[in-house]
Amino acid sequence: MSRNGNECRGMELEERVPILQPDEKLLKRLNTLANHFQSKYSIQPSFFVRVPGRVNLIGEHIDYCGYSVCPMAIEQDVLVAVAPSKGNDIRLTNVDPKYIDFQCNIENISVCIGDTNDGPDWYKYFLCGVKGALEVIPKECLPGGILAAVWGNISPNSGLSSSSALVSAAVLLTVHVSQHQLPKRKLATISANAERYIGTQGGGMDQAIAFLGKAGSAMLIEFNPLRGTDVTLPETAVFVIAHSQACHNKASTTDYNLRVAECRLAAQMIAKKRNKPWERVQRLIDVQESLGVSLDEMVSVVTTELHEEPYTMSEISRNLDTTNEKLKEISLLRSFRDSQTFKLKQRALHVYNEAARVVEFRRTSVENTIMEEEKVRQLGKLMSNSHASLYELYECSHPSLDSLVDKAMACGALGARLTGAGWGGCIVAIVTKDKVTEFVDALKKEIVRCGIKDGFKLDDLVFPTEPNQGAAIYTI
Ligand code: ADP
Ligand code: NG1
Ligand code: MG
Repeated sequence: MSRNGNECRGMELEERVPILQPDEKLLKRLNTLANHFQSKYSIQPSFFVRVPGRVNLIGEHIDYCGYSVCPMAIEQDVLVAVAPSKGNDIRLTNVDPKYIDFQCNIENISVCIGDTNDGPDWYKYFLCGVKGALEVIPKECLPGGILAAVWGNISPNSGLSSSSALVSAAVLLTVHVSQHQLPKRKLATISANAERYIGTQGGGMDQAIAFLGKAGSAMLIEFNPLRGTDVTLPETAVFVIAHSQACHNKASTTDYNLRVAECRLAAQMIAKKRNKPWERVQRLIDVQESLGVSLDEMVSVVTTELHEEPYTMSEISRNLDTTNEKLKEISLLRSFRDSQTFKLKQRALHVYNEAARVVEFRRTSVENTIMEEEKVRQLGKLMSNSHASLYELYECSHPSLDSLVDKAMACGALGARLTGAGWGGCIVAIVTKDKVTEFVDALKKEIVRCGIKDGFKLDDLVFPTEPNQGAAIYTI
């Protein structure tokens, strides 16, 4: 209920998040969650939200450069049971006891970061979402207190976007509890901005697919303006996710933001060298657009204009005719020390080639002159090339990911790559439908042979996946 008890509706006529009745399988999980909610708050939840994780099929580390990506929503999700409450408190509990209960005043949300080496406390992701939503909900609709119980089954810190499912769920439930309505694309944008409060300068892919995801097709996500177009995958292709048993919390290191900064600096250096106003350039797509050339031509531009050796901040400032201080301001480098070095050529080469692979992946998927089997082989090749580039040029892989990619190929995959930000987490492999069972069994055998770490279960380490539906609201 809103503070003044009114119903508040947005004006947009765009597609909204559906309000659905759960199927039998989901109902069982919602009942378990409702029981947990009831045991903590002594009332029944008023509604539930479900937000899925995602697997990115191709287009890694290019969303924040402005380029399109091709993810699909997965079956695994974050569920939240919600009820409005009197007073001004947000109360949070989690079915998984490793995530401790939390409570704070809704008017005094603090998401200060830098908690531990393992990353921010779990509830901060939730608070980011609430904070982001409160910024856009009209004053007269603002909620009082919120009671929430969370239950997720997306393997965390693994590149399947558990963080964005949690942030996006918090945005959605805050908007819904306020009886406000917003279209999916607006919710995705609010969630992408909200998650940046956690400290990572993400590009918006995860929150976009969390809301726009559709059962049955992957999606080409384009940015500025945000747009989702269905990508029908070949009938005979199946995507299998496998976990490397190495986890990495993105907000626990500066790795991710350093890559974002390197791409920005590469774009600015190229702009300057080609006599374009570099201060106005933020993303690699901006410089491509200002030069008016193709992705292939950008690869040549990078090869000519940037050198292999890492750049120092002073070298970049000198080239841009500015000072380190001004550069830090314009290029958002305040979190880096003056001694930080930046690999510009390698990162830009990855981005332009990966953007071209996304175009090719989509073209191949929808092409009907290519035989099905050949299609899957071509998609696999693009995925394997993507992994090689992430390993070599982007340096965001992990020995466990590389070895899992090798295992997947040896077990019969037609292509495999890390998915998500990397530095640990999952791979996605493409196999033909008739070989899935054989492939999953063989890969599981290999994993068992090499050893399963504490805390992992074999069945959660390898599983086929298919495109799932995006966020929804449920009542029971
Ligand atoms: P991912 O690749 O899964 O998005 P991130 O490093 O971005 O990984 O963030 C994952 C973080 O999200 C976890 O460390 C945890 O704080 C939070 N999180 C994920 N799933 C849950 C959950 N089910 N319950 C509570 N917090 C969760
Ligand atoms: P993960 O860490 O896998 O959720 C991150 C970013 C994406 C994108 C990928 C790399 C966030 C929330 N997500 O995904 O925007 O840049 O890395 O392609 O920052
Ligand atoms: Mg994440």
